Amino acid sequence: MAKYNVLFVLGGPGAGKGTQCDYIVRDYDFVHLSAGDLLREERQRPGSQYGEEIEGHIRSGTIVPVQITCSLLQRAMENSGRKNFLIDGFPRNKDNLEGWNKAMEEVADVKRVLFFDCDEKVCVDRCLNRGKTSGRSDDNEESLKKRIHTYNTSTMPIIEHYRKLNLVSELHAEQTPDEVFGDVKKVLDDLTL
Ligand code: UP5
Ligand code: MG
Repeated sequence: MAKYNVLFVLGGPGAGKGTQCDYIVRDYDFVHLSAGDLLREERQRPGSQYGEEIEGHIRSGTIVPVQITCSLLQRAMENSGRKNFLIDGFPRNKDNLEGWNKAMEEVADVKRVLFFDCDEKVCVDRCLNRGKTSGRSDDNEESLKKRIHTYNTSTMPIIEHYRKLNLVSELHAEQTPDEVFGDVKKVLDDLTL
């Protein structure tokens, strides 16, 4: 069977990963899988043995063990019956990267990493603004400090890892959503899958 094509979508909290993935699936043949959304769904699933553990990590901006996240991603990929995936918000640390490589290296090719680079303060303001209506338990000042810290200390090294492999496309995420998407399109139009 042909391997899955994967684009990892990374960037700080509120950088616009989900927003840009929505734009991409409208115009391109990709399935959008947000690791955060899959974890939030699993947290709500009646009978889930991971609900409390996931909520603890989300609220404190720390990272859920890769076995949980990677199996949710893997199941969603298999169930979709599709081939091209945007994996949004993963891998976030070394444990995630190693777990992904172990489980998925044989079945998926990481074709590119879309890195949405956004000023920290802009990120925080966007999340606080969204927090007025999102109901997300981590869109508050206290959680955001921790999310930003985790991003800087754990996720940036993963972006650097992929940069060394020449797989990173850096996007200026402080522009308007349409402007950012204009830049995203240039990257996707150059991609051969
Ligand atoms: N907005 C978007 N783009 C804009 C633009 N260009 N100009 C102005 N406004 C813009 O956007 C955020 C807000 O900004 C929205 O209101 C939007 O309208 C506006 P969004 O597209 O939602 O940004 P996104 O980058 O997706 O932000 P999100 O908050 O989802 O990012 P996080 O990475 O923090 O959240 P995620 O859901 O990925 O993870 C949450 C938690 O889950 C993590 O902290 C962690 O605890 C856990 N997690 C894991 O443990 N493992 C994983 O693999 C994934 C998550
Ligand atoms: Mg998101």
